[in-house]
Amino acid sequence: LIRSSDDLAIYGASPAYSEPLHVGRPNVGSRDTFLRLAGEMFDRHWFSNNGPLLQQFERRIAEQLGVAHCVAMCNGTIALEIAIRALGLSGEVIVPSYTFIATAHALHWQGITPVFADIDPSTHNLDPVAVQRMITPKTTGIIGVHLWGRAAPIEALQKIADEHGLKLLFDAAHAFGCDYGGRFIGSFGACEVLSFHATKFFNTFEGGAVVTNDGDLAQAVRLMRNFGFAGYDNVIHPGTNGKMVEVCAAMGLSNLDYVDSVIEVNRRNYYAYKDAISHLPGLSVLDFDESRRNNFQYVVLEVGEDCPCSRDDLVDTLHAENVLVRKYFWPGCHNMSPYRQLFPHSALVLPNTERVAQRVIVLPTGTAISADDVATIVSIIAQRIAV
Ligand code: T4K
Repeated sequence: LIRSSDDLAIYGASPAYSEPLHVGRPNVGSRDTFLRLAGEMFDRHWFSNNGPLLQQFERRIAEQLGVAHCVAMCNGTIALEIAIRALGLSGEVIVPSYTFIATAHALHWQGITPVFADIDPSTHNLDPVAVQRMITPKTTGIIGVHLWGRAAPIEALQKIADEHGLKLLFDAAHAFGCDYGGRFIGSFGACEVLSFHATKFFNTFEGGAVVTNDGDLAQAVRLMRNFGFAGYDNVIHPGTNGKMVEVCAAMGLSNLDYVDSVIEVNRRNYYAYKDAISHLPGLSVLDFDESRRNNFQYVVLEVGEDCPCSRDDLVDTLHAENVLVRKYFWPGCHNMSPYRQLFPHSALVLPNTERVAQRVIVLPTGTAISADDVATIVSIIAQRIAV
């Protein structure tokens, strides 16, 4: 534990950790299962293109989420692009700016303008009133993001979409294993998009999926994932290459049995952080609703105006100790250069996004982080704000 400010690396002491502690260190389920499945894959000489491990993986995900179709992909970004394309979106699509840049990029890469709407500062999710304000005759859809795994305002967004004839899909990259109203996230809107990137609490190295109850949409997505091939020499759709390879499906299958135990570790870390930080002035940890299933993948610390130390000073202090906390999703997509050019600043005011993006620090969690690590990290924060 760091017991005095003299022990802080920013004042010349040696760092608390000699090796970096990361946000998003991958969780690994059963190495033995993975190696067995990978061995069988080598024996079969079938590495990609709708192989048996992929098919098994898709069935398990669909079953687990209670959704009719899962189409697994090489990553969440391509899954988003294919979903956007398959839904026939064009013109303008409304998205939050307070999200990972991939949500906006997926639209941009499909020649669609992402129109950024502000968030509700208490949930960090899209504010339906702000969404309504951004609708124009060019709007064709809305992408809600279940940020930090907490459900976007699903009903309110669906109502707006229905009233204006818009397509609604969800970027559920953070929300695998989370639920809303007793239903797993995965079957809301026209479709939902998952990410299984290494940094997600459940990973397939890289990976993603489109999940939906709409059979026609699933079929279109499946075709687009594999160049539009409906059989040998028969292309019936324009498509791309979004396929998940067998070795990634093997990783997914070997991690699936460990989802609950990883969530348990995340929950333990989350409450340890939350309890300890609740005693510190000007700091709070974003709540999860215990009546819902959460994956506790992101521990989101908010640095209030009454905190004795700024967010950036805290980040610098932790980085000096080799605790590589992140400022997700600062400065907001609308402030990243590709989108700043699209929307000159005067044309787009997102006060809640800007305020939240300046307050947040995401702390390390997952199976690589022990209760002792949590105590050490909190002691660093406590000593820094005591200075
Ligand atoms: N929509 C949303 C809302 C998303 O958050 C994301 C991805 C997507 C869509 C797109 O899904 P994918 O196409 O990625 O499937 C990371 C992840 O790369 C990204 O998947 C994730 N969101 C985002 C929130 O975080 P970066 O740019 O922060 O990655 P990077 O390289 O800085 O790594 C993050 C941390 O993880 C570092 O501290 C290092 C550590 N790490 C990383 C890897 C890959 C490890 O310890 N081991 C590893 O193998 O985006």
